[in-house]
Amino acid sequence: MNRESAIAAIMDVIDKDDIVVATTGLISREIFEKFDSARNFYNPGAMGLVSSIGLGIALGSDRRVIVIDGDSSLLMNLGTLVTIGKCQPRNLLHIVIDNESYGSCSEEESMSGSVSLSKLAATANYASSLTVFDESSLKHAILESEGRLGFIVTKITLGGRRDFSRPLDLVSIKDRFTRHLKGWPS
Ligand SMILES: Cc1ncc(C[n+]2csc(CCOP(=O)(O)OP(=O)(O)O)c2C)c(N)n1
Ligand SMILES: [Mg+2]
Repeated sequence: MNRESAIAAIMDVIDKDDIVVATTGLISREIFEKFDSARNFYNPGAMGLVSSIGLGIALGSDRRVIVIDGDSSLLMNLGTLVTIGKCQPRNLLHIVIDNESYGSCSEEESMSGSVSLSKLAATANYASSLTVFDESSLKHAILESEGRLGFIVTKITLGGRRDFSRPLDLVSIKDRFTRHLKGWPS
């Protein structure tokens, strides 16, 4: 599995009413270029905070919130697991696209290979937590975790396309997202 096929699998299996909150770097940029939608919120600058943002959205909404995180980003804000586990939002799914690297930079090695992120999430009281290595297991895990706080580590190979456009008009994107979430006309 690579970043492209993992993101495609996620976007294929989630419900059209789900909210997508995507982490800093190439993950957001790939989703922006291929799957841009009013239901998406991108977090291009504040590395590590996507799950905290997703938690706030999940607590204020009945919609299912799909957080798409990176391994290095999660490791930068590891306390988020404890906060999310304590709040226990049943409508939050936290997916980590794990290439064991700062892939959006110069592919420096991260430390996710030396720890089980899914065990950390289970210890922090996520209701379901597992690691997947292929697209069909990823899709199955997304469907299986519906209705409870879920965590899926998605192991991918390093590399892939880098020449994506960037979400630059962030105020408009935020306004579009807010209107969508509130059910207001766009
Ligand atoms: C606070 C902060 N530090 C550093 C950066 C620069 N930066 C952007 S993406 C990235 C690496 C993210 O790695 P990971 O979360 O593993 O995702 P990947 O790029 O591997 O998909 C870094 C260091 C940033 N945007 N914000
Ligand atoms: Mg990474």
